Amino acid sequence: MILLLRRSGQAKKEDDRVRVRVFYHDKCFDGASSAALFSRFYRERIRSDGEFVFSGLLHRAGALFEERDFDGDENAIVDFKYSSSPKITWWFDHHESAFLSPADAAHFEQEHSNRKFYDPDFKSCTSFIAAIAEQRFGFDPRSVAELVHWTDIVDGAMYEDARSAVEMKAPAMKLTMAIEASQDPNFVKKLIPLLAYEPLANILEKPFVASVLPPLLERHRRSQEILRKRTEEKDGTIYFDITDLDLEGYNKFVPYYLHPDSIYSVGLSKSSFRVKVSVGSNPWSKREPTVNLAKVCERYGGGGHARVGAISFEPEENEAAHKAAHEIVEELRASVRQGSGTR
Ligand SMILES: [Mn+2]
Repeated sequence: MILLLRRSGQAKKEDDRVRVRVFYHDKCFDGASSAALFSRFYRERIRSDGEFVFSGLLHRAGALFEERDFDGDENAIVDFKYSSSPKITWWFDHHESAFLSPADAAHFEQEHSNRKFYDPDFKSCTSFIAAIAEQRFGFDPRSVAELVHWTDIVDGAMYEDARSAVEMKAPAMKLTMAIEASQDPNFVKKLIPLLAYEPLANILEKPFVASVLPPLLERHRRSQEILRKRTEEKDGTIYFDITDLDLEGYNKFVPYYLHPDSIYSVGLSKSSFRVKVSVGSNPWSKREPTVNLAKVCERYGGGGHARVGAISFEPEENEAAHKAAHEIVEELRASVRQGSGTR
């Protein structure tokens, strides 16, 4: 009865479009691209009348989701952790640390909606969405081939060498820099509707993008000078602390560019809502990293991929963040000293 009343009530509305709220990993090229590709796929293969609202999610200490934010007719999460909320109707992720708890993992195991997908073997969540959309929903991915190609390169750190990762010549890399470093909360939301529809080089020429690039490139240049002074490598492991500077969103390959013989890096940075411990491995290292960094970060409440992870602390937990960073540096240095044997 209630259902019937609701239905007739809705029928009176002039705008009967379905409202799709898309939650995506914010300040991340793959996150923004995943939101873009998901919405194009949805429009072309699920419902053509979708009205999309985009909401960025960031890793932080404490609760990641607010149940009351799941207010769309459909609520999708892409490139971010699983939520067992019944309001979430779509989910795509490729992070090794995708579940906040064993209960969430078990909940996903019981999931048979054909709307929630997980595969940590994909380099990017965007290429994962493209594959699922094609295989299961008949989506034609040719029009988004450039985006899929570049999200795999950027999220999978598949640059030829550290120099090309730091030089940022390709349009996708300039967009990555803008997405990671922009302080404007609406910048990524303006970008998403373009990402799955226009060539990346065209997007760079849009005034709202073109205008932010020069100052961000200058900031990138300055960050390299700072990191040159602040990074210290010992036993194949780089450590740096830039929590006294406003540098979150720095290019994470700079430390490897400056220390080509390194295997790991552990960095501390700070923004208004978190102190972040970034733990990564050098994609161009001649010595194979043997420690699973997702597992290391999970021990401290963080997560990520085997080769790169992070932990977020509350802004006032500076001391705990430093302690964690120091412990991880010691652990990684010890593993390198023990010889890059198998593990
Ligand atoms: Mn991703």
